[in-house]
Amino acid sequence: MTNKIHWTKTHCARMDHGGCALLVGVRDNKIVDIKGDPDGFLNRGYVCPKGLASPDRLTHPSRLRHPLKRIGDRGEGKWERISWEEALGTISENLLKIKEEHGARSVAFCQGMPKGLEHFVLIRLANIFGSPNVVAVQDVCHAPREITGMHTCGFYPVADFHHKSKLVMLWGSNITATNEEGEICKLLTDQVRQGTELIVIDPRKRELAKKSKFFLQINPGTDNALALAFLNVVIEEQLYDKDFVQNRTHGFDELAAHVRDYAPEKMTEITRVPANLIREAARRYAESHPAAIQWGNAIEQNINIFDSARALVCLMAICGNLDIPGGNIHANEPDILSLGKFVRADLIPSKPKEMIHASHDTIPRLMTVPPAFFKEAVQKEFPYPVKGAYIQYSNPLVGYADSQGTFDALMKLDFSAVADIFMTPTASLADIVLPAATHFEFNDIGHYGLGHGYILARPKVVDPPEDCWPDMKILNELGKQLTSGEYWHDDYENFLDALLKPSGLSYDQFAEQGYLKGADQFQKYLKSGFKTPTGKVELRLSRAEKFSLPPLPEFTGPPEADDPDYPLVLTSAKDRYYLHSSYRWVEKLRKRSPRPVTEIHPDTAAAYSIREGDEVQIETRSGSITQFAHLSDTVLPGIVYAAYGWWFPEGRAENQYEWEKSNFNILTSAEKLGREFGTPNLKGLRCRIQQINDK
Ligand SMILES: Nc1nc2c(c(=O)[nH]1)N[C@H]1C(S)=C(S)[C@@H](COP(=O)(O)OP(=O)(O)OC[C@H]3O[C@@H](n4cnc5c(=O)[nH]c(N)nc54)[C@H](O)[C@@H]3O)O[C@H]1N2
Ligand SMILES: Nc1nc2c(c(=O)[nH]1)N[C@H]1C(S)=C(S)[C@@H](COP(=O)(O)OP(=O)(O)OC[C@H]3O[C@@H](n4cnc5c(=O)[nH]c(N)nc54)[C@H](O)[C@@H]3O)O[C@H]1N2
Ligand code: SF4
Ligand SMILES: [Mo]
Repeated sequence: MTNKIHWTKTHCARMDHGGCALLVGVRDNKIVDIKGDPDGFLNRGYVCPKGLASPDRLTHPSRLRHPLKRIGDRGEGKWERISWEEALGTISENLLKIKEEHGARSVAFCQGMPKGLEHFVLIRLANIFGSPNVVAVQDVCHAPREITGMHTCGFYPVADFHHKSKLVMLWGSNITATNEEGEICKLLTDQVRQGTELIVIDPRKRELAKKSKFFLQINPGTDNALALAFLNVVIEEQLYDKDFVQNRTHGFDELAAHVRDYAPEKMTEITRVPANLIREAARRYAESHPAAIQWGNAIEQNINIFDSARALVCLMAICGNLDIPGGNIHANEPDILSLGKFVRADLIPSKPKEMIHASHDTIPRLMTVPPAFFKEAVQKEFPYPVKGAYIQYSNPLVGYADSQGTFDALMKLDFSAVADIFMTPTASLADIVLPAATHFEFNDIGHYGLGHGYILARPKVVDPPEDCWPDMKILNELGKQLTSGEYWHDDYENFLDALLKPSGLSYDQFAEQGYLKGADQFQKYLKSGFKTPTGKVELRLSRAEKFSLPPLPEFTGPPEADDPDYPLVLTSAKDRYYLHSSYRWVEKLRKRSPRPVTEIHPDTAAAYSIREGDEVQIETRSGSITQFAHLSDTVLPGIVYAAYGWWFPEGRAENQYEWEKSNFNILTSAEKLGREFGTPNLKGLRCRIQQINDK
C-alpha cells in the first residue's frame, strides 16, 4: 500500500530570485507533485516551467553528494571523497594560513545571485573573519539601480504592482520570462488584462511588446540616449508635475537646460527609435498617472548605467511618480532585524576604505567587490594580493565578463573552495568542493534585504541527502573554525529566529503566515523630505563634485564605438528555462531549451549566407564562440541576440565541461568598465558572425 501524499505550503526559490507560493506534494520524503498556490501573495496560482521542474534538482543522479578534495592537477577533474571534518579542516587551515601571511583581506568571499539567507551569513562570516572583500555579481545586477536611486532620491525606487497603475513602462525587463527580483509577472499581467497600458523598450519584440501601446525597439546599449530624449520631451512640452518639481526637486533648471541637447530627432539615429514614437511614448508616460517604470537588468549591463539609471529616476520624479501607489515606491520593510546588525557590519568599520574597489574610485555605498577588480587583485596583486577564495552558489567562469581572465584568475589562486549542488566549470577548478543542500531541504527565508518590503517563508519539505548541508550550516561550522566561536550558533536555524525576533514571530508562526510585509506607506517625503543632502530629489547631484560624478545624466556615445571589422551589435536576454548558467543538467529544462541559440533577422542571415539551424561563429575583439542560428523578425537587422550562460554538463571534466565553446562571456571584456560600479559591457557589443562551414 502506498503512503498518502502530504501537501505543504512553501515558496519557490533558487530557480530565480523566487517568490511564487507553492503547494508541494510529498510522499516518502520525495516531492511527487507541485502546484502554484492560488493564495500566493505574488503569484496568485502562477508557476513557471522552472518552478515545476525544480524538484528534479534534488534527485538528479549526478548531484554532488559528498565533499570532494582535488587529487590531480588543478582542473584535471580528479577527486577524492572526503569527510566534512576533513573538508572544513582543510578550508580553515588554508584560509587562516593566507590570513596570517597576507592579511584577512587576501581572502575573498564570492557569491552569485542572492538565493536565500546564507547570502547574508556569508557577508557576516567575511566581516567576522576581517575581510572587506565580498565579491558579488552586483556590478551588473541591481546595485547600479539601487545605489543610483539612493544618491538621486534617497531610496531604491521599485515598481509597485500591488496597486493599480494606469501605465507600466517595461524598460529592458523581460518580466514574463524572468520574474525579476521581487516582481512576479502575474500581478502585472492581471493589471494589463484590466486595462493598464504598456510601453515596452526592448531590442526584441516578445509577448508583452505585442500587447503594448508603444513598442520602442531600441538599439542595444543606447538606453541613456533614449531616456534623455524622454526627459527632453517631458520638459520641453511642459508635461511634468509642476508642483512636485517646484517643491521637491533640486536642479530642475539645470536639467532642463541640459536636456535641450537631446531632442528625439537627434537621438533617433543612435537609438534606432523613430522620433515621433519617442515623443508619443514620452507624452503617454507623463500624462498617465500613476505610472511605474519596471526597469530591468539590461540597462545596467553596460558602462553607461549610471547615466541611464539617473535619467530614469529623474523621469519618475518630474512626472510625479515617486513613492505613490502604482508608481515607483520606497517599500517599507517589516519589523525584522536590520541587515547591518545581521551581518555584524560593526565589526569591520574600516571596510569602505579597505575593500579592493576603494582603490578604483567607485561610487560611495557600493559594498561588494566588482568581479573585474577581484580578478585584477588576484592577477596583478593590485591594490594588494588576493590569494584565496570561498565561493558559494556562483559559477564565475561562465557568469563573469571576460571568461578567459576569470579562468586565469581561478587557476592562479593559492586555494579555493566551492559550495554548489552540481559539479560546474568553476567548481572543477577548486581544491575543495562542498555538496550543498538546497531549496525544499531546509527552513529558509527569502527576499531579505532585496528592498521590496517583504520576506517570504520557505519551510523545508523534504530531508536532504545525508551528506548535503545547507550553506547556512556550512558557514556556521566554518565560522567556528575560522573565527571566534562567540559569533556562531549551536544550530544554524538560530539565524532564522534572530532575524524574525523583532516581529515577535517564531519561524513556525512565520511559515504558517507565509510572508511578512511592511505596512503600506506612501509619499513619506511629505513628512521628512527625501533622504539626500538637499532633502529633495537631486536632478542635479549636489555632491557630484565631491565624488567626481557627472552632476547630470549624459549621453557621450554608445558603450562600444562603431568598428568596421565588427559591424553587428550583440546583445542577449536570459533564457526562460534556465537560471544563468544553472540547471542545464535538469532534463525537463534541457528538453525545452536543448542548445544555445542565436537570434538574427532574416536579412542579416541572408547577408551572411546563414540558414535556420546553422552552426554560427560569433566573434568580438575579445574572443569567439559557436551557437546555432534562429532566424526571426522579432529582432532588427544588424542585431545579434546570442544565448548566455552555456556550458555542457555532459562534456569532459578535464576541459571544464566545454566552458569556452558557447559561453557568451568569452565575448565580453573586463577592460573598459563603468567607473561608478565597475560594470563591464554585456549588452551593446560589436561583433561579427559567420556560418561555421565558411571558415
Ligand atoms: N553575459 C552576461 N553575463 C551575466 C549576465 C548576463 O545577463 N549576461 N547576468 C548577470 C547576473 S544578473 C547575475 S545575477 C549573475 C549570476 O551569476 P551566478 O549567480 O554565479 O549564476 P549561476 O550561473 O546561476 O550560478 C549559480 C550556481 O549556484 C548553484 N546553486 C543552486 N542552488 C544552490 C544552493 O542552494 N547552494 C549552493 N551552494 N549552490 C547552489 C548552481 O548549481 C549554480 O552553479 O550573472 C551575471 N552575468
Ligand atoms: N528565466 C530566468 N529568470 C531569471 C534569471 C535567469 O537567468 N533566467 N535571472 C534572474 C536575475 S539574477 C535577474 S537580475 C533578472 C533579470 O531579468 P531581466 O531584467 O528581465 O533581464 P534580461 O533577461 O537580462 O534582460 C531583459 C530584457 O532586456 C532586453 N535587452 C537586451 N539588451 C538590451 C538593451 O541594450 N536595452 C534594453 N532596453 N533592453 C535590452 C532583452 O531582450 C530582455 O527582454 O532575472 C531573474 N530571473
Ligand atoms: S517564476 Fe520564479 S519563483 Fe515563480 S515558479 Fe518560476 S522560478 Fe519559481
Ligand atoms: Mo541578476
